[in-house]
Amino acid sequence: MTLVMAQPPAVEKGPLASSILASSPAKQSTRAMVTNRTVIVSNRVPSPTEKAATAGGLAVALADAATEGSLWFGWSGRRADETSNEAAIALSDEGVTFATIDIAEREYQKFYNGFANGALWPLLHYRTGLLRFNRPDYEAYLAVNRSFAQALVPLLKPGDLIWIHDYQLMTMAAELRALGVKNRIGFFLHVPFVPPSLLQVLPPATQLMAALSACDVIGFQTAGDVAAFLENAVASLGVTPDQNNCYSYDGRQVRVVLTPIGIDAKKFAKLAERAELTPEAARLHESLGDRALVLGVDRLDYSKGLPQRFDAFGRLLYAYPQHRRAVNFLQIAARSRQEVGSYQTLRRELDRRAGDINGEFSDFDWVPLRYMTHPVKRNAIAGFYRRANIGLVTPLRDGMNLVAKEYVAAQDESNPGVLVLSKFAGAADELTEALIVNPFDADEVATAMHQGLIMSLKERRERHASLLAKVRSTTAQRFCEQFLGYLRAPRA
Ligand code: ADQ
Repeated sequence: MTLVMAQPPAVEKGPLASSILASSPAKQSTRAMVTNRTVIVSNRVPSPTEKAATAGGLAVALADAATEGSLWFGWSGRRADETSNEAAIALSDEGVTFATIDIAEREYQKFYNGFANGALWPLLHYRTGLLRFNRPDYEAYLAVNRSFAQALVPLLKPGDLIWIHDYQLMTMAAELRALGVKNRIGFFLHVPFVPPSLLQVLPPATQLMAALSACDVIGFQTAGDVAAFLENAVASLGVTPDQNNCYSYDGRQVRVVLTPIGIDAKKFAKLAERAELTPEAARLHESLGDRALVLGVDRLDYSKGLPQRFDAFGRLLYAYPQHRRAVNFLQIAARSRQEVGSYQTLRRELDRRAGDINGEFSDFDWVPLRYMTHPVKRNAIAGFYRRANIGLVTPLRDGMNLVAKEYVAAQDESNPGVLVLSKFAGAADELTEALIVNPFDADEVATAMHQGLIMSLKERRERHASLLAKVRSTTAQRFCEQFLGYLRAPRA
């Protein structure tokens, strides 16, 4: 890795087009192949040296996509007394330039813990009861988005395709336009979108819709999210979308697209196979003996439905006593956003419920529920998925949920486990051969776990083969190709 100053980015001397560009299905002119560089913008930019250890769906998916020639721009993870907004430091690694800025301490709390994770995140996960809104937080959110735009502008070149990610940066495209940026700009939302009756709970809902409409392309994980966004565009901006989900706003054509995210399934399958040889996998195997494993892997977040999941496991042991002593539930829940009050409450709640279940069902030589909150290495997790008889993925709401796809990819095809999947995960739209459950119904989830634990090898193989075909065809690379294909398409 080399340290370079980000002005101008060094990547221009590299190959003419990244593999993202080269593999795009969209018709490209030779000129476009030569001049279009992909500029990924996300709140957090993973450190190139720590890519493998990153927990979080966005970073994982885009790490597969940030190939040679692209620029990845975002927050350094550092809080500064002041931000300069002028020159970001860039680290160049394998042809990708990582350029970052610091966020001013006085803005960070309000932007990140305040508006982004205290208002937008709960609202977009249908949890209006957890929404905390105040004007200073929103002002800080706007200010940080403005800082990002100001710092990015000097790094841009004509023809760059700017691809902004996720709910922390919803107003950045409008700030770039205000600074005179004419490049094509796309925005992809990794989390769900909500219908107008919910979005309007947020006081600046209409301003956010207008700011997003500064983009040329806006992408979502599911058809339901696309429909919800268009409903909002009609209701709050008064636009009329055509049959291609395009609408005109402020002299611009905006296209709303469905581009579900995926994983590199083949690479993940290899990782899982190799992971069987890791010391972590050996320790897990030894500790389980012949017992079946039910596995949950999530960030510790209230959208993931963890208290309900613990209850469902308790119901399994209560209603199907044949599984007592024969099964273990391992929940890996990496701590996240610990400065936000609702996350601290969740952690205490899980501690209590885990204690209740273990107190009720443990024996002197068997503890049914194992629950850990420190992060686990990605390759170890891959091995755990492969050993698990049940992959328990039961969010109350989720944009996609990549854990569901990773679980499917990691299985031994000759003896696969069973995926139990919430109907409210975006992944449920695609992975219909999973056992689909309502995560609010503990008895239904318990019954699905039971069904999975006793399922015949033939049925497990059939379900898994269908799921694997889907996971292999909707990869992270395809997601990038699809989205960038739309972004590169000529203006209507
Ligand atoms: P997340 O909410 O972070 O992502 P998810 O899609 O499940 O959720 O991705 C999590 C990723 O982090 C997976 O690759 C997983 O292996 C890893 N991970 C999770 N828990 C971990 C742990 N305890 N230790 C180590 N690694 C862990 C957001 C949206 C999702 C959307 C993604 C991608 O909330 O809905 O699918 O972005 O768009």
